[in-house]
Amino acid sequence: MKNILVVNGPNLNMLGIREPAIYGRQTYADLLAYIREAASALSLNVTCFQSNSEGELVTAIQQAYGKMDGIVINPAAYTHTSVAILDALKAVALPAVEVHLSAVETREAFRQVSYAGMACEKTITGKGFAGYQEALAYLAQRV
Ligand code: CA2
Repeated sequence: MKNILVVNGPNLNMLGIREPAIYGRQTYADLLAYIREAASALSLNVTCFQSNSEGELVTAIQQAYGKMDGIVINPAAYTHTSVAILDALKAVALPAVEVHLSAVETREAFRQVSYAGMACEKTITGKGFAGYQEALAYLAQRV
């Protein structure tokens, strides 16, 4: 079985609590259950990690080196600011897919820049939880 790391960034642990019009009513626990089910259906072994801290996200990506076969990442707000996360993705050089729950390209101008996306083979936006399934399916055939 291939090993995939799913990384979620700041405030995604607050899903379902506020802003349901943008992010839906389902919680972060619901997202984890969805990802685990999708991974199981694709015969992937999945490890999920969420942090509100940029450094912890960088460390989780670094620790994937030599252990994981691919990365699915929603860096949340750090998408638009973090060269450190971009550099970590480049350093481990694993096939990576960027996922956003919302259609970031239709939102504020500052959300239309993605540093992490520059190190990803594919970006999926605006599909809610289904974006994670699509990312896992891509990596299942890629790795
Ligand atoms: O659409 C996405 O998945 C985002 O990565 C979500 C981030 C946002 O900063 C990105 O621009 C796009 C926000 C994460 C969750 O934020 C919440 C805010 C309020 C209530 C619940 C979650």
